[in-house]
Amino acid sequence: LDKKIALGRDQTLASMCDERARMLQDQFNVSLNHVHALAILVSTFHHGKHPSAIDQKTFGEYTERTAFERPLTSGVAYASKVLHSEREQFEKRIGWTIKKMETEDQTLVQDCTPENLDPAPVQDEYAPVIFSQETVSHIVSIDMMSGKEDRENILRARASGKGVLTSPFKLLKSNHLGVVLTFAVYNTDLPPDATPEQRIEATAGYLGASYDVPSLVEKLLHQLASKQTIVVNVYDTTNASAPINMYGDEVTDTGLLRISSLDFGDPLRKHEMHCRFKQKP
Ligand code: WA2
Repeated sequence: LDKKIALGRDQTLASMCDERARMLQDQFNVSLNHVHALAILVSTFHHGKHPSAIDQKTFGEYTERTAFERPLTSGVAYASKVLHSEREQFEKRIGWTIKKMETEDQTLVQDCTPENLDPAPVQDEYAPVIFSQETVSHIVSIDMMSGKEDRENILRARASGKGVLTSPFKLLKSNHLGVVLTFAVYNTDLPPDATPEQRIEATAGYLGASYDVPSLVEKLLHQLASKQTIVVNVYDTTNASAPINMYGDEVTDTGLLRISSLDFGDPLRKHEMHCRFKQKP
């Protein structure tokens, strides 16, 4: 009988964990598809029309009204590809200077509103945010290539044509670890077999979504009302020997553990959900 009960416990944990992992993965995939569609919207109505049919007001309203389509995201924004040779003309036309992203220690001495930020130092190219959802308006005018994680994402997104994810890092104006999803926006209709060089050449900008993982996973699990029963952790296990805890308290418990796989659609990143019972049998 004890064996039967133990087996039942095992299966209960496994199915609860798998269900939660599947829900998180599905909701992530739903928002990934909508972020992809937003990239096509910008390509069609901003780069494909002269004059452009999108400005900050249009983008802000449209992304706010369609926020329900992107569960788990805290905001979306569009950054334009600007070469150094185009910088002066770009800044004159838009009426502000391209800003450098603050590093952690700088944010302690000054409030990181765009007005307080330093101009971006000279680079070959920049990726200033020109449109944003209201929820991430603090990143407007910031050069996303001046942040390590954002820069890596931009380079990988435009060379691949796929949606790409950063490692977990502390997002601006957030106290939690988050991730950014990026799609490149191209100014020509590229064939599916376009080379990375052709893709980089045709790049017009970058559509990105930020995910504040702890608060969003919390919201998702809350809907399932299972918090009395199991403890959940989400890890980035890209580097198998140094997993990064993205959600949940650090665990020391060595009791029954279920690991459910998570696929967020970027083959370069690996994620897992770990579940444990709260109460010992
Ligand atoms: N969005 C929101 N908060 C952030 C952030 C970000 N990146 N980076 C650091 N904190 C416009 O990939 C292009 C969004 C970057 C897109």
